[in-house]
Amino acid sequence: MGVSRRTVLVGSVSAAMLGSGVGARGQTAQFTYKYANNLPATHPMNIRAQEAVAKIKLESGGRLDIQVFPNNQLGSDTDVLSQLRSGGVEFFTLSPLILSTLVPNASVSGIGFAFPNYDLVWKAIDGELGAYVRGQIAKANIIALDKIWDNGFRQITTSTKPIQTAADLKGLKIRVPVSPLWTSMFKAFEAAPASINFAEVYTALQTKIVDGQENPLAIISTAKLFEVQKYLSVTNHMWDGFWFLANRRAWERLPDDLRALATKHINEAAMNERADVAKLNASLRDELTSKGMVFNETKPDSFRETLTKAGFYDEWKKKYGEETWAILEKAVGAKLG
Ligand code: X2X
Repeated sequence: MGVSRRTVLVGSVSAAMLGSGVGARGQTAQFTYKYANNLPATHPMNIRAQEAVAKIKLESGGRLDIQVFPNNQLGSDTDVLSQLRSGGVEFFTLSPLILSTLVPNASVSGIGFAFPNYDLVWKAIDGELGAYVRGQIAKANIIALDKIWDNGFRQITTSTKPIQTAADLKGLKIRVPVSPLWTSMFKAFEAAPASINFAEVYTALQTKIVDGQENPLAIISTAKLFEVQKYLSVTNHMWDGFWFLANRRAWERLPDDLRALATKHINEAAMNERADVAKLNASLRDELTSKGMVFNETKPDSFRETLTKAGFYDEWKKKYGEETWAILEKAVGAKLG
């Protein structure tokens, strides 16, 4: 009885102290770090990140306190990438394609129509391809944790018309994230891509600066893009994720035990988030339809052929180099282009 009573007391005392920002032994956190991201607080990425930081705080006795700033609260992706580099924020999750503005070959996982399914994605990105990209990221003095978080397979939405084949993309004013690979791909479709950070996407669609955008269903739902978009064309045109990035100096400043604790819980949260997103992306069709969106299926062939004819695959093979391209082709088990 003595033991369980003591456990209960210790548990409640530390919980109260943690709530006030005071550690279990009465000291304030030794490390108060910021984690910034671009997604709504309701997206699984933020829900799982909140769980992870709570566990890290508790199990470190309050020594490591990571505060989550969702929804571009600390700035757009472009701004926050600069803050990550300078150490103004310590952690950031970012698409490999946007990261390519700093680490050019990081975008290789986002080549159009490369991955046919999640099985191959996880094998590649948890395997040789991911290890290669993390090595490239490390050269830019940024740490990428082992497990990438899922964004999902991306789908095209518009306010004007369904996209049935590649020809329907001609002239479409479509928002793309800030990344050369995205712009190049939609130029190859002869669309009119506009680079816009996610922070501005809802407004850009609402005010008709652009007529379309592309994102996985979990984002279309949690960011309420269904309010400003009508058609959802299931193109699965690329898989996208979020590397969990750390400023190198901030990461190395942590004592080994805290670094191990953060690594464990952040990677675990990534795995849980992947399962959440897979479930959502499979189940949201009904919900989005009930909110007024009109879905249509597409076949990848016309899209892939258009990209091949436009020289998209040749161009990117040249940009990345033979070695990187070979890692991608090996991962997807096919020649691309
Ligand atoms: O900007 C986007 O569209 C988003 C949220 O999917 C990314 O972070 C790439």
